[in-house]
Amino acid sequence: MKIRSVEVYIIDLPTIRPHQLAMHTIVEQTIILARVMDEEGAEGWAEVATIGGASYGEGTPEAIKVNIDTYIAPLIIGKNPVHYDKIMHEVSLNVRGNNFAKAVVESAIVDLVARRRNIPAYELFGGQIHKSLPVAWTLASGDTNKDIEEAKESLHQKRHNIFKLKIGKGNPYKNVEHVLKIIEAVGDQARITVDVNQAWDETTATYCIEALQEGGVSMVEQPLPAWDNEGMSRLTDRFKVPIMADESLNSLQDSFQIAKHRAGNSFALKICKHGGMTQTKKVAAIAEGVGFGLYGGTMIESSLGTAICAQLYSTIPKFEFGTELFGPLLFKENITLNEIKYENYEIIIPDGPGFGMEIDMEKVKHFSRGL
Ligand code: MUC
Ligand code: MG
Repeated sequence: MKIRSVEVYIIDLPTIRPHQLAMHTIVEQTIILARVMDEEGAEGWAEVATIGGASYGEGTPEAIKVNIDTYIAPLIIGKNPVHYDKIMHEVSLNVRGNNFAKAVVESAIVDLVARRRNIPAYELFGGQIHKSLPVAWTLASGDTNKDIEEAKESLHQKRHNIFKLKIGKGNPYKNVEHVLKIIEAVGDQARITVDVNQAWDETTATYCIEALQEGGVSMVEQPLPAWDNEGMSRLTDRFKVPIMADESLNSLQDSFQIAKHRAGNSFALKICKHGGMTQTKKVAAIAEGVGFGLYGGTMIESSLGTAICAQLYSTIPKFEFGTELFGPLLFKENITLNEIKYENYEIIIPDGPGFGMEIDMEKVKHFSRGL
């Protein structure tokens, strides 16, 4: 059994409403799909998502595709997919960075191997600890009243009782008021966290986190720019509310440095950021070793990417902050024939074979660029 081909598709999927972050408002989310085929014609599929072109991070969809086609595919064609750790180690020796590209390729190989064995992919990562995991929803409509309505409806449906508020865009002090209004409206029934997406400087963060902590916010994600680990350390020392590293935490080496300098005291895991499933388990191990809380993060993947994250997270013992695997609920349409299930405030971990999702080729063609 050898890998015969790797294909990459760039897809733009419309969202049910604008989703406002500090650097970009998503109305169409760009996802990257990879299909790996072996010589017998068996397939593995995987997905990563990107936010706002080059505005969120360095890994743009176009660069991911070109770098896989040009540099990664030639390194993996002809290799036995069963040895995916060895394959990815060789890739890492020849391709620097490019974590999103590495992640989507590794996951597609894992899907192929698991499908050929007719097992869920989580069995290749130590087996399942959780059958379901708590799932947060991000309130990011850009309007306080709409966010409150959305939160109330979500609680009514028993869909989510953890809400993350995106507060990096606009006036920080007004945004703190917005958070306090939401806590006043639903704070007795839900846990409220905030994500600043790097938008504050340390002075602003010190003032705002004081007020957010006082107001009952239960976690503050990436208040400072990704480069400012010293500032993150000072905030972590100063406040009781957990400070989470997201954009500052990419490689395994980042995770060690953040842990060592306490530049945050909790980690947002994302398979794409860390460069794959194997690397993500290593980052989780650093958190476990140092006693940091974990969050099962998302880049807002659709159903396939969400299944990949859900399956891997189901093999990790503890998520103090739950997960935010809500991606499929934000899209108008889907690229798989089956859907991710949500029940009683939790995401149900999909079973296999592979990641348990069946690609809808018609939808892939419909939403793909240039197909
Ligand atoms: C991020 O920064 O965490 C995750 C949820 C959401 O609404 O945005 C993403 C990215
Ligand atoms: Mg974040």
